[in-house]
Amino acid sequence: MTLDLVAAYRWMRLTRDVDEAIRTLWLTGQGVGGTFNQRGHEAVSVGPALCLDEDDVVAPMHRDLGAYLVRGMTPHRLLAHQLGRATGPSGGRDANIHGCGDVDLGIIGFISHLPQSLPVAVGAAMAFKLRGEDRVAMTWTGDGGAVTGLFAESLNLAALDKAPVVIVVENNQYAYSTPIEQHSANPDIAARARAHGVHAVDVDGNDVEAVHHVSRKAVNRARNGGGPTVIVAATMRMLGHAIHDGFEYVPQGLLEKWERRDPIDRLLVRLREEGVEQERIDRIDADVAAEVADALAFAHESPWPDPATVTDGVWAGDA
Ligand SMILES: Cc1ncc(C[n+]2csc(CCOP(=O)(O)OP(=O)(O)O)c2C)c(N)n1
Repeated sequence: MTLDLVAAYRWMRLTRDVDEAIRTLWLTGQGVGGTFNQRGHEAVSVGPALCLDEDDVVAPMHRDLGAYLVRGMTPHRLLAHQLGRATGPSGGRDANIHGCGDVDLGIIGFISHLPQSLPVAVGAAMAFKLRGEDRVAMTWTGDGGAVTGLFAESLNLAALDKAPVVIVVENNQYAYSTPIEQHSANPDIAARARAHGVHAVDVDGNDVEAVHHVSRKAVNRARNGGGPTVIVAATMRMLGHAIHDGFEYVPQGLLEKWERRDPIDRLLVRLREEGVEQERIDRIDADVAAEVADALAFAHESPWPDPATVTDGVWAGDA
């Protein structure tokens, strides 16, 4: 199935606008939690997530707001989360994308200490296979996460079990502030994945059509018993690791090069090639802006959590 380019544009625009709203909340002293900006990563979170069925699960990481939105986590809940309100997915117990999930939407909350979400996603995929369920798990990690022991162990187990899992590596070339050539003696992540017996492909992570295409193949492969795929998506994080990081360590020339490859601008070029009228794009932009404004108002008007409920949900099995 080919990608609906207009729908992909809407998701990517929504991702960027929600992301910007979260950044503005923090910069104006209103956001309660930290923020991990995803500018430049929109194609790599939206493209793969659009390949999944309702019963599949995702375990996104801190730069995958697009995957949360595609899976049905609304901007309203995400912004309420950022303001620490009771209407957010953690009921106000956490206030950033670290720790934000909703199992009812098939979103396994992000687990820090990267890439801890990876063995959890592999475990979910193994469970699907064991139970004979037609379901796929998808997860994301960074180039830094891909040099840890857990990455190797998760890939080994996934390959052995032919687990129906798709692992997207967002190779934004920096692990926080450490450039890939300083944290990896072999920066060819796909080759390292293949060494574990996992099918692996490289893709331009700023081209949503390309990312979607390889993801679709990987999801089909997983669903048909072909086992795991690692998708290594080359991209760039256009702002700091988190809001407090001025990212002075990234050469300006590198950022300028990637600015010219902005995933949303590139999709706009494709939309024009396909004859999509500017009026239609403007309408999407206006609808998304209105949705985010409405979500912001909802978040601000939402109640703070009731302190009496602080221990609710701490123990498994709690109502
Ligand atoms: C075990 C562990 N050590 C350190 C950290 C702090 N930390 C959070 S993100 C990150 C960098 C991860 O790099 P990468 O996987 O490339 O992701 P990105 O640079 O896109 O954030 C670090 C060191 C952590 N969360 N867990």
